Amino acid sequence: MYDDCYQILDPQGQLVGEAIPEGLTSEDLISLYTWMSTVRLFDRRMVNLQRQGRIAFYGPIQGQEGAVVGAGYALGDQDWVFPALREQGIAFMQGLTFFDYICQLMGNESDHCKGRQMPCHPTFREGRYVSMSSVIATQVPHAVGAAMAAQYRGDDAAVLGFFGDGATSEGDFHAAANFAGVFKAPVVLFCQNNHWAITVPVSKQMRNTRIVDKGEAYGLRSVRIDGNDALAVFETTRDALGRARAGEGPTLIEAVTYRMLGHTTSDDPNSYRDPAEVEPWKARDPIDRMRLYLDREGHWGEELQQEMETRVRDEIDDAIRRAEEVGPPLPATLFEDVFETIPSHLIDQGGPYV
Ligand SMILES: Cc1ncc(C[n+]2csc(CCOP(=O)(O)OP(=O)(O)O)c2C)c(N)n1
Ligand SMILES: [Mg+2]
Repeated sequence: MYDDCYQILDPQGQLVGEAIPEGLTSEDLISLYTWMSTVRLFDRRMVNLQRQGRIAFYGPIQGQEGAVVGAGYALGDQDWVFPALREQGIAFMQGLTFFDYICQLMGNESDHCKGRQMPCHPTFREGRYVSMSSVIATQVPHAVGAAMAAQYRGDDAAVLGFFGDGATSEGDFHAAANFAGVFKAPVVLFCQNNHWAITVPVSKQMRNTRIVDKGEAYGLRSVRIDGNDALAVFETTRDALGRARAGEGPTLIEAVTYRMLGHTTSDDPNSYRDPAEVEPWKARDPIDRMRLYLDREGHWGEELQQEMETRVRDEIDDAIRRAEEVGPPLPATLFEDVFETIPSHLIDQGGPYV
């Protein structure tokens, strides 16, 4: 499975070939592990919340924490993120609070998006984390365009644009990859190849299942990596963002990973996917392999694990409790940010917003 993928830490938590990425301390390794664990604990809790009817909808990322956290850890202070469907963990890493995101999931009065965006679509301006779009692949040209703007303005910024395997079948991906190459945009096009696009496996979606080749076709530096190895993801993304900022052009990264659960809480993967296919991926888990490595090196242990889990669970519980106390957006806010002055035909209707 990983024969042609760059890897630093194998599924048994053993270093293969290369050493730990240069500059990473044991604190960084613990931080990567803690972020991945945090994202998973949050994810599990949100799925439960949806099953309890306390939020309407959620798109889980379980199994993909290595790709998300590894890439997020590589961001520079000025870099921008254009997410696809499963990168919300990066918004947390950039400073979005659990409370803010849960308010977005509830569409309540404290939601940054004022209840107007689909649930599970956070946005975080302060963290340069652009709102996700559910319209597949539209964010890829946006990412390239923002990178071209940064290049034009002379900003010391690169753009990290995410998309899924399915998105590479969309015209927007191809237009964006072409522009990135032609204009040498300071962008990293990051594909989370999780093997599924809702009910369609990669094998039915494309004849050549090596997404990395699609980057080559557009003249982009293109690399295929083990997306469940946070260290390989971090090192590759840091290198690619650095090259982008240095004017050395774009990179396409294909991070090979797996979607362990359904597409969202609205589908049952067992109705279209053989559960046997999931089994081997359990042994390739991104969090387990980092834990094995940290334990072996004496950086982690059961006591620290319990402390961390309790702290994160308490923070999530506290955020849920506070978010559930917030009411719905006031009707009077309906046209905020929409019109500079309310048009006469709306005023004539009366109602709470005039
Ligand atoms: C333009 C467009 N076509 C179809 C859909 C329906 N749709 C939502 S998610 C999805 C699959 C996306 O798969 P992938 O890009 O692999 O991302 P993943 O869900 O695996 O993270 C599709 C087809 C959509 N939202 N937008
Ligand atoms: Mg996919």
